[in-house]
This record gives sequence, structure tokens and C-alpha cells, in this order.
Amino acid sequence: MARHKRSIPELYAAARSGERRALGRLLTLVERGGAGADQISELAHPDAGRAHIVGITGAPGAGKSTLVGQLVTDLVAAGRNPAVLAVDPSSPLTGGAILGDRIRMDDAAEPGSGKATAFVRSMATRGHSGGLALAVPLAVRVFDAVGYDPVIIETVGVGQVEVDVVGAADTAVVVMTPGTGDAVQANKAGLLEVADLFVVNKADRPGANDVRRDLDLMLDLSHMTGQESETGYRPPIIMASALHGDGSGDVWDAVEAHLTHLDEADLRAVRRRHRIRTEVRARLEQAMAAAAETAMNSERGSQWLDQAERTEIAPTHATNQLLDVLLSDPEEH
Ligand SMILES: Nc1nc2c(ncn2[C@@H]2O[C@H](COP(=O)(O)OP(=O)(O)O)[C@@H](O)[C@H]2O)c(=O)[nH]1
Ligand SMILES: [Mg+2]
Repeated sequence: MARHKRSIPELYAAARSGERRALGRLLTLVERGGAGADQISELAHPDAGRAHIVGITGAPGAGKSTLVGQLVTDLVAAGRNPAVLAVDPSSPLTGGAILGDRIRMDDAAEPGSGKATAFVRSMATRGHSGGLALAVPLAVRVFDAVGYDPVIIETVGVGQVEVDVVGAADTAVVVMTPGTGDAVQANKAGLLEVADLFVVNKADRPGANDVRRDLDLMLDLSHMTGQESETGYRPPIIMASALHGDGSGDVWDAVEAHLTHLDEADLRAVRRRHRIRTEVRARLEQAMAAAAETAMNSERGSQWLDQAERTEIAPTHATNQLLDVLLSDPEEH
């Protein structure tokens, strides 16, 4: 049979009808970025907007993948079609692959077939800086558009981008463990503000109650000044032992309760607006950085840069001239 390389609209249509391989191809193109990714975004946009987007973050080794594996198994058993995006910047081969192994997936079942199924994708972001901020929201849009719900994003809670990604979800879950000073770390990383619920995982280990107490105290302090307190919502703290299958049901109940809270307080649209704003800002910043690079390498731009490098003009002056170049018609460079 002649091999026909399918166009993006063909792949999208196939993914919508439940073909896993087509969805996998689309996600690869999403990771690659550029015009192909933009086209996918525009195709998926009208069909997206239904899924509950759940961000899960925490230190490496906190048990996020173990917990997500448990949640996915529970969700499929309950007839849902969850998708997971596991973002692991350090290694494309660990987090996501391990997560995939943990979840028994029924390849025959496809969303739309009436049979529940899950789709797990690990996203490698090593190599292209800022790629994560662009690829994650788009991958989520694709999952949503082809019928997966909920869409779970697992990220390592270290950098600002990770915090932004999780903070832009409908429901942000922060996973902590005993004995690692996680509560203090989370506070420093700005995770306390974005968390809608906390999971103290590895509750089978000593010190789990200390983590809960520390968190409670910090929440007391932050909620005296926090804005969320206006709606009467306080992030619950759920104890879990994901490895032993304990607590994942409680975690999901709390995730759903948070979604109910968003709906009742008319906050879901607020989250969505924030999410879109975060994505547009990330895309704009990326585009501006590329434009800055182009301006510095352009003929006119490099002359200003040379003068600054020779200390003939101040860097501020060169920058303002380069800004003119950047904002002018590219034909003129
Ligand atoms: N004792 C204990 N170990 C756990 C628990 N959950 C996960 N682990 C272990 O912690 C390690 C890291 O788990 P993983 O899910 O890969 O963490 P991630 O890096 O946050 O995704 C693995 O060896 C797990 O088996 C738990 O509830 N109790
Ligand atoms: Mg993991």
C-alpha cells in the first residue's frame, strides 16, 4: 500500500475520530513548534474548552507519577477518558515512560468509541528554551479538542515556567512529602499562591503530619491576606500514600470539589482568561526574543551593536536604536 503522508487537517480529523497514532503525530508537531503547531492550534481551537485541566506539581521523586497513574486507573474505571501530559525537562525517557508503564492502557479503546481510555504523553523539553510554555498549552488544547477529559499535566515544580503552567490550570495540585522541607520550598517557589489543593504523599513515612501542620500554619498566614479567602475557599490538604493506592480517591474528590467551587463562584471563566493571557504572553515573549535576535543580526542593527561594543556609544543608546530596527518594517533592514 502506498504510504501517504497525511496533512495536518487529515491528522486532526483522524485524531478527532479517535485514532491514537494520529494524535501522537499531532503532539510531535506541537512539540516541534512553528507554523505546523500554529495550524494545529487554530484547528483545535473551536473544538476545545470542555476539559477539566488539572496541573500536578511537586519536587522530583514526590510521587507525582505514581499518584497520576493511580488517578488515571481510577478515572478509566469510572468511565472517564483522561489524558496525561508528563513534562520532564531533565530526561525525556524517565518520568513519562515510567508513567506510561504504570498505566495499563487499552489500545483498542478510543474516545468516542464509548469505551473509556487514557492517553499518556511524555513531553521532552530539553534543548529548546521556552518551548514548554508554548507546547504545553497547545498540547492541552489538542487533548481537549479530540475528546479527552480531564487533561492532567504533571510538571516538576522548580522553575517559573512550571509554576505558570500549573497555575494556569483549572485546578492546581501541589504534591509534598515528609522530611524534605517541602512546605517551606513551596512557599519560596510561589506554589502556595497557586495551589488549589495540597497532597502530602508518602504518608506511610514518618513526619507526614508535620508537613500538614506546617502547611496549615502557612495557609493561615497567607489566607489572612490572600484574595481567594474572599470566596471562602481554603486549599484542602489531602494525605496520601500513592504507592499503596491510598488516598487517590480522596485526591480526586478534592479536585472535583474544587471544580464545583469554581463553577459556583463563577471563577472558571476567570481561570480560562488567566490561562489564555499566560499563553499569549509566553508566545509574544518568545516571538519578541526571536525578533530581538533578528534585529541584532540585521545589517543596520549590527552597526549599532558594533558601535556599542567599541564603546563609541552607550549600550542604552544602541538598545534604543535596535528597538527602532526591531519595530520597523523588516524589508528596510
Ligand atoms: N513510601 C512511599 N513511596 C512512594 C509513594 N509514592 C511514590 N513512592 C516512590 O517514590 C519514588 C518516586 O515516585 P515518582 O512517582 O516517580 O515521583 P515523581 O518524580 O514525583 O513523579 C518511587 O520510587 C515511588 O515508588 C508513597 O506513597 N510512599
Ligand atoms: Mg514523574
